[in-house]
Amino acid sequence: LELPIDDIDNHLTEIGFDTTVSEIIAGLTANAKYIQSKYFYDKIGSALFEKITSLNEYYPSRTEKAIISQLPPELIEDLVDIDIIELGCGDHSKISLLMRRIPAETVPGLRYFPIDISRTALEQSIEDLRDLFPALKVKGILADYVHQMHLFPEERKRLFCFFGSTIGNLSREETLDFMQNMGAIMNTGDMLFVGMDRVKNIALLEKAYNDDQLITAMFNKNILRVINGLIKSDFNPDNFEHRAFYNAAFNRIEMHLEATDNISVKSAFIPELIRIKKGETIHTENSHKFEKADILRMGQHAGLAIKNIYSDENELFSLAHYQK
Ligand code: AVI
Repeated sequence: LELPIDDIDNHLTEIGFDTTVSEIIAGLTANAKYIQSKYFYDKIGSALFEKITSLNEYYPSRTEKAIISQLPPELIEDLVDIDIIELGCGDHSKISLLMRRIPAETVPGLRYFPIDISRTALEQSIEDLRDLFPALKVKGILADYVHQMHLFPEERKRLFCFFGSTIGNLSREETLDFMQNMGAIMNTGDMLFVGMDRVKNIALLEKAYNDDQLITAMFNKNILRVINGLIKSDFNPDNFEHRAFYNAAFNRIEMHLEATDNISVKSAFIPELIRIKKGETIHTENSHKFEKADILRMGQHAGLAIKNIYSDENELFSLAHYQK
């Protein structure tokens, strides 16, 4: 079996700049304005998100990490001669926790493929993992894992890891499509871990998105800076306030940016001004929370068996273990 060398394969060139610009402008000129949450993650946005993950109020990251550190030894022992494919590697802290539990003699037989749309995140992950686990074979794939599943390597048995409750940022429809597509591309024996934030006490949920240090507010407003760069616009983030609240009808936290004044914004790509009224909001993120029934239903929808649901004792967060 040919093993890849440590580097990055770039597949992002397949997604054009024109699509990005028209997608953003469509959102900003819609009746209910929105910006897709994937635009949060430029260099500054990714750094702010990393800060969020260590906030006291933001329980999901540390809870998921604790769950990974306590996965049953029998499960870890089974991870031999496989490819581990991580969808969205972020700061690689979760995969490192998993790797740390794998016996040193097993590591050379593994291959790790982080997939991310951020080159900096990939480069950082690869560099750090190389330092931490020199015997591990790593190859980054610069791609959109939701739409470019054909890029997943498929010579060996695979463990797909989708940590961080990132799945919660997809719409319900996208989630079902994602699960169905995963179920279709997985081979018998392949495994899928999905980290999912659970439905819980509303005050606790809302606090996680309204931290005292206002880091989440900065993260939310930073998206306007990112957009300014992409559509050459002149949004002033100071003209907006951070709003994050639980929408119980959809089991999700919604983040919005609320205009504090009547605002008009120029973009080099359209002749007319983008007008936003005082009090009007731009919807920037949905973060869905899951019931146990959702976790089961998603497996059924994908045609996958549910091997286990690992949770902390308060069921704040779960790691679902599916298998084909
Ligand atoms: C990346 N994602 C799972 C985070 C979430 O909780 O939905 C993003 C985030 N937004 C605000 N805080 C964190």
